[in-house]
Amino acid sequence: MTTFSAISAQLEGQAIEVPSWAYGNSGTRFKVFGSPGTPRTVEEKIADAAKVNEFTGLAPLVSLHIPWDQVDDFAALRRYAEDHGIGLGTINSNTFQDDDYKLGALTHTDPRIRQKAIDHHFACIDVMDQTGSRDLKIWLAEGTNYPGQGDMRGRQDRLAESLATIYDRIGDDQRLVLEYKFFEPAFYHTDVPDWGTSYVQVAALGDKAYVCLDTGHHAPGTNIEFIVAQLLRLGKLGSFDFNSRFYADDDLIVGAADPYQLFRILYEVIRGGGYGPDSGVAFMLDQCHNIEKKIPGQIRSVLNVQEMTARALLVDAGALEKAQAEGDVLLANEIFMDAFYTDVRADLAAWREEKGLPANPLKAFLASGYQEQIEADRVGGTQAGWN
Ligand code: PSV
Ligand code: MN
Repeated sequence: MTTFSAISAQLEGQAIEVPSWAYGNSGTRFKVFGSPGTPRTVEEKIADAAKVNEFTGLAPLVSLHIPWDQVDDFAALRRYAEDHGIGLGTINSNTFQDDDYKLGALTHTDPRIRQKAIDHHFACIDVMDQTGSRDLKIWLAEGTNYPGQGDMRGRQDRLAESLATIYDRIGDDQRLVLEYKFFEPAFYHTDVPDWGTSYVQVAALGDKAYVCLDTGHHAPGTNIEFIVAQLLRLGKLGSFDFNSRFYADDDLIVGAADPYQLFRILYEVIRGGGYGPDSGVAFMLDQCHNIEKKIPGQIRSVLNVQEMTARALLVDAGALEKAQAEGDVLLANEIFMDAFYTDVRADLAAWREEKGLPANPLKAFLASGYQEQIEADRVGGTQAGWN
């Protein structure tokens, strides 16, 4: 099997983008819990995100959500982030919290509402121009609840037209990524339910449009790594929203529910050229920390991605290819599993220390006093949440 020292150089520069909303309050449709120290401002979210990068060296960008992270001066916000050692990443649009969008936004039958949703995306692109963000990420809460409620085909046509109008505004160094989700909030049909629909829509737009794969947005049992392989073949995998799930879109800590699935996904990412500085595939988290502390939850998450990346890099590709070619089913599976079962935690700890990072970032964060400090300082004001 490949050794850790043979692959450690490839861990250099791994970047996992963290979502601003992970630092705010979140919950289920039953209850959103507040917690001491939760940010009241966008700046406080950024300061917390910067801690994840400081202790892990893995999270140089924070992704923003408009309008949750709306500020008057995005250029100043960018400077604030840079002063904290990080940058501003993907801009997420939001067409799911306005009464006008009850029956659709980019797919709506009313041209006034479609234009309102398009204008929101134009505003997001204006933000990107100031923040230096590369990606505009679009997730749509659009669909119908009852058969006959909408014209599914007409909605696809309107979606294509709306996306093309938005795409026309995307700058030369920018990209549009379209996220899919198999159901929810609509229950009968969803306008962008799967990778195929997202692919069809972005392929029609052009070279600066890609698919975003949120790992929580698939039916149970879906072979997500196959989708990864296919999108990389097609050159259309733009980004990941990592999280994990037991039932539906649980948004739990990536690698917590099924580490083996994360390993299999990362193996295909590496296999297909989706890993590394030149790949163009953005690794993002899309998570919520409803009951656990948020900064430690984010630290655990980026470390889980790093750990499974290291294990996936350990797969002996040459030996695997040979076993596959020879039809040696059991040997091929054994080579794959050997890498998955390799405990890389001690090697990673030593590697971090070489880089001047704490061997155990979570422990170091907990000992730093930052959590106690924000809990004492952040009194009054309104804690950030999904609004
Ligand atoms: C809703 O499902 C969602 O979690 C999508 O995955 C988006 O990426 C995210 O919200 C932010 O809008
Ligand atoms: Mn997502």
